[in-house]
Amino acid sequence: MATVGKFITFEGGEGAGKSTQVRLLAERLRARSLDLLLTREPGGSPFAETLRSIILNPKTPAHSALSEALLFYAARADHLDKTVRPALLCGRWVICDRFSDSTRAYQCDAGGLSLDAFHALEEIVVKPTSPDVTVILDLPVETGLQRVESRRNEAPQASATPDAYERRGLDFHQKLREAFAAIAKAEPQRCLLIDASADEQAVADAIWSGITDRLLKEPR
Ligand code: T5A
Repeated sequence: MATVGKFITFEGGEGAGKSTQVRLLAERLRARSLDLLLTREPGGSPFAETLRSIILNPKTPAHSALSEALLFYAARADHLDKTVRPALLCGRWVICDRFSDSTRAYQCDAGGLSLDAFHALEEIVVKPTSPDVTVILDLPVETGLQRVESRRNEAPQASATPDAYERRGLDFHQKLREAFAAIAKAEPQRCLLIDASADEQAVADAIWSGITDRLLKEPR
């Protein structure tokens, strides 16, 4: 599929600041009069949002990494068809809070799903809609989990209980951090690895510098 718009994804561990930075990047891109669509995974279409509520519900019965991955890709297939691809084809820029690298990190590297299964699902569901740029936010896992806890205490009604992933142990979250760093190292042409431990504006500036370099500079 020849895409006209640009596809930017945000990745990282729990509490890395993805939603915050999606919003700040969107403000700067809108100031350049770009037509944007902000979306998220799991979710981003009515069917995918229904699956999201099952996937993240801590009461959903235990299931294998493969079953979990199939749910994410069922949601992703619908999200791509109904939301992402139509927007890109209209020339809109799409910014997505989490995408396939989350499956690679959470279900494969930290969750035990085989890479063969991951690549097969990518081939069937995602190709050729790969992100133009993926921003990977990196910070110590303890800092991220503390941020999630503080957010919960500030707005208890929004997310009163930790979701299925926030509940997992520090080892799991450390594996995630290493997995995202490895993805960034393996694909430097697509990924921007950003130190997310600085304050919000400093992180936003670093992201903006990377995005302007890669997507907004006039060709020489
Ligand atoms: N998942 C998802 C998989 O396992 N496989 C997959 O394929 C996919 C797509 C989704 C879950 O699904 C899993 C991963 C996830 O566990 P979710 O509810 O959508 O869960 O939430 P997450 O994506 O995990 O997002 P987080 O809740 O971790 O938060 P964010 O978006 O990273 O962080 P944000 O911006 O909300 O910030 C957190 C708090 O920190 C503050 C913010 O104000 C907020 O209070 N903050 C900062 N504080 C200090 N300094 C900064 N620089 C800060 N930036 C933000």
